[in-house]
Amino acid sequence: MKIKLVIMSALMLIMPSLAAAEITIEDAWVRLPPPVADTAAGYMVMRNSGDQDVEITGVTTDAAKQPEFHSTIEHGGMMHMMKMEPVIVPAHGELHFGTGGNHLMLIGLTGELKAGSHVMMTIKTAEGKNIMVHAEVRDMRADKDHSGHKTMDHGDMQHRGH
Ligand SMILES: [Cu+2]
Repeated sequence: MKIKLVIMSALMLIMPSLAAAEITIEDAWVRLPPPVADTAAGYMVMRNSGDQDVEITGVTTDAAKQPEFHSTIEHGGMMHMMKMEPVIVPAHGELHFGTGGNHLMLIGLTGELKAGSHVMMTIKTAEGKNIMVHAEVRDMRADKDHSGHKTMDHGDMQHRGH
């Protein structure tokens, strides 16, 4: 009994020294899809201010039936998208979702997205935290990115893994 108490006290002394993992989401936006599309891509930066890696276990939104995090890989000269599993935000680091790379895929849009409106989503962590995200819908059709290349058209890429 006494030993148990000692161990418990020792654990309680150690635990507060680990800073609680804190995930923040920045620059969240969704690219306005063509009118007939039933998918849209979203982008954001996940930042982890904690001492431990954090796994993102899911994302939900009323805007799409099946939201997924995807990575983009080159395979045989073609760009492919794959479901990203697991989604890990490194300790004291960031996980970027940007055009042409990792992205959030909103599969099965439940309604028409409008430029300037916001997609509300909830991102869940393995620790059971829910993070609310408001992603602005942006119309990028006329835009080019700063490198001078035309931004990658999502519709040209092929999905696999689902
Ligand atoms: Cu995708």
